[in-house]
Formats: sequence, structure tokens, C-alpha cells
Amino acid sequence: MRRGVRPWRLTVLLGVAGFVGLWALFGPVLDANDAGGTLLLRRAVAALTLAVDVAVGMAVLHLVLGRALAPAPAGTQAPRPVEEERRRFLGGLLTLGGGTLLGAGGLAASLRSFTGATNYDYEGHGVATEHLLDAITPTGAHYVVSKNLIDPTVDIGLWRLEVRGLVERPATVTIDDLRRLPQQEEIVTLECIANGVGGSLMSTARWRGPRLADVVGLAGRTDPRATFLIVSAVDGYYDSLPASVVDDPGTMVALEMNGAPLPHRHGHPARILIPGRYGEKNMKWLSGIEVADHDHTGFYQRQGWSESAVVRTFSRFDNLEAGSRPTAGQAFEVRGHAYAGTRGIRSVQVSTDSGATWSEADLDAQVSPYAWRFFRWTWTPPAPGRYRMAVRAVDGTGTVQPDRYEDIVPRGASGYHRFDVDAR
Ligand SMILES: Nc1nc2c(c(=O)[nH]1)N[C@H]1C(S)=C(S)[C@@H](COP(=O)(O)O)O[C@H]1N2
Ligand SMILES: [Mo]
Repeated sequence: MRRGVRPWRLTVLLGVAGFVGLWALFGPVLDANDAGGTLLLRRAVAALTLAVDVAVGMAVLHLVLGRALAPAPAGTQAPRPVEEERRRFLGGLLTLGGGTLLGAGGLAASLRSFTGATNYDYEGHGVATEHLLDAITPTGAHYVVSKNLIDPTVDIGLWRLEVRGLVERPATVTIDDLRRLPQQEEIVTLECIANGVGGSLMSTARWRGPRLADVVGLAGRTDPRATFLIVSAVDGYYDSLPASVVDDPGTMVALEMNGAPLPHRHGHPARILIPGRYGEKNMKWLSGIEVADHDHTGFYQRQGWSESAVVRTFSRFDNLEAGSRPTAGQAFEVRGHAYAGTRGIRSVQVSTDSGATWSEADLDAQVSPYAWRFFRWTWTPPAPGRYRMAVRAVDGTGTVQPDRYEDIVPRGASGYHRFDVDAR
């Protein structure tokens, strides 16, 4: 019996084209669905997942189309026996059923990889170079990180914040309830735990809203057994905070950013701000606060990131990045910023020989105990040539930023920002 010509070449071609197209469209967000590996590993896993999805899809298409397009076997003009008709029918049914199952599985797998995805597109979402030296980042230039492919849009009239758990009387809080509480304003720096050495996933804004303590207080007294706050958001994001942060004066529920209602992508209508903790603890699109006597592993912690998320000491050059070039024998002002969360910055030191010798930089005025600190250092290169610049900060406890390089996973990056500069 002659078999129909199977269009396998076409299937393979279509599959490759499909993979390339999908990767071009979604690659930047797919690579972020990480389980705590390196960026390269995440990209490889994402590519492999996509390849398997496409292969399954194409196999299904091939089977279904192959059957539909196969010409009737030659020499079977005479009516076939009922037995064979039935076999063919059952075979077709099986192929269709199996194909549907496989297809649905592939679709579910890709949906899962989307909903778990994180917009870790470092290059695309950091602060633009021209705003690196702004003490307060313009709202439109503030870095953005979100796990969502599409962020939630909240109808403020329908939105409620639930405060429940180990409280006197669970409360359903409206935006007006939050606005009626005493408002405080703080300048706070946010930094993503995925901010690499010398990275720009870090910005500073003027935030305004009630203290977290007052918001939790809307549900009456909290049980002394409380050890954690389990916070959740409209987009299904969740994390836990030690209950003790409620008493930190800087911890708040921000309703405004730089004098305007919280923008959509920064968590409208309400977000948590915890100075000194990496961005992941700063819940956007807040929807629930549960006072609990147990921990609840957060969205990112489940993927292998550290639990406490206390920021590590960070320092970087800013104006060298923008391409400024010093000239031998002429004074040149090196500028940059440092951040160590609530520990504060005591001093910043700059090196032109990769860290063999250090000079003290001048610090700009401190704008807030919760914000980064800018520095400047006047340098006169003795001769033309290449200099390996390095910068390090000393935090408010007197601890010198360590030189040992660590990648962002799992506790956030560590190490000195080094930069080659060619003096004319
Ligand atoms: N609901 C919700 N909150 C979230 C996130 C999220 O995906 N969903 N991402 C977190 C992460 S990882 C960071 S770094 C900060 C980023 O805040 P920004 O986009 O306002 O700069 O938001 C945090 N809060
Ligand atoms: Mo983050």
C-alpha cells in the first residue's frame, strides 16, 4: 500500500520560523522566568522550553494535516471492508484526541511560563543614562520591574485593601480610608535585587501616604503572637515582611509618587515601601495584608532569591558611563552614587589603579535617611593613558563594601564597579 507524501519538510521549516518569530517577540521576557540560575542558564532554559512547545505544536499539526492531506491509497476503488473503515476511524479519533491533549499541554506550559515571567530586562528598564545623576529620578525615568507581561489596571472605585489575620477586627479599607489617615512624605530609593554591579535598576522618588502601622491599625490591635505580615497584590504577587517592620518609621503605604497619584506601572492605587529592602518587598497594586504567626515564602523567594532582602552596599560611577573623557593635567570631576539602605553612607572612595590605592571623595548633602548618596571627586590624570577606575563605599556602620564579586542570585550583587577610562 502506497503511503501519502508527508509534508515533513514544510513542518520543520514552519517550526523553525515559528520558534524564531516567538523568540524575537517574547525572548526578552521569557528568559526571566528564573529558578535562581545565571542569566545564561535562564535564557537556555527558556529557549529549550519554547523549542519543545513549538516542536509539540508542529508535531500535532503534522499528524492532523498529514492524515487529512494523505491521498486515498491507490487501488481501493472497491468499497473497503467495514472492518478497515472502523480501524481508520478509530485511528483518526486517537490521533485527534492525542493531538488535542498534547496541544493543550503545550499551551498550558507556555501560559505558565508567561504568568511566572518577570520583566528582568535589565537594559530596557533601568534609569536612562541622562538621569543617573538626578537626586530624585523623574517619574517617567524611574526603573520598572514587574513579574507581569501585562500589569493589572485597578478600578479605584472597586478596589479594597483587606487587613485580616491576627487582628482585633478584620477591616476592608477603601482608598478614602487610606487618604483620611495622617500622610507622611519620604524620599526613598528603590533597588531591584537583580541590580548588577554598576547597574541602573535603582531610582529615587518622593513618596507620600499613610504609615503602614496606621493602616494595620485600622483593624484594631494586633495579636502579640504576630511574627509576619503576608502581603498580597492584585496581580497575584505575594511576599512576607517581618512584623517588626511595621514599627519602622519609614515603612508606609504609598499613594503618591513625586506629587502625583501612583502611576499605573508603579502600583496604582497603593504600594508598600520598606526602606532598605530590595524592591521585591515593595509590593505594588497592594490588595491584602494578613497579620500572621508564621512565614509565607514569597514569589521570588520560591524562585531561589534570599528571604530578608536587606540591600547590600552599592556604589557606582555615573558620569564616566555617559562617555566623559578626562584630559591629562586637567582637573576632571568624577561623579557617582552609593547606597546602603537604612545603614546610610559614611564615605566613598575612588581608585584610579583598580583598587591598589584609594582617595576620599566628597559627599553631596544627604537628601533623606532612606535615599542614595551622590559623590564627586576631582581628579587630574598625571599622563595620557588608560586608567582602571574603581569605587567603594563605607556604610553607616563603618563596614567597607567588600571587593569579592557576587552575582545577583541569591542575595543581590556585590563587588566594585570598575571602569576603564582613557585620558587624552
Ligand atoms: N504586585 C507586585 N509588586 C511588585 C512586583 C510585582 O511583580 N508585582 N515586583 C517587585 C520588584 S521585583 C521590584 S524591583 C519593584 C519595582 O518597583 P518599581 O517598578 O516601582 O520600580 O516592585 C516590586 N513589587
Ligand atoms: Mo526586583
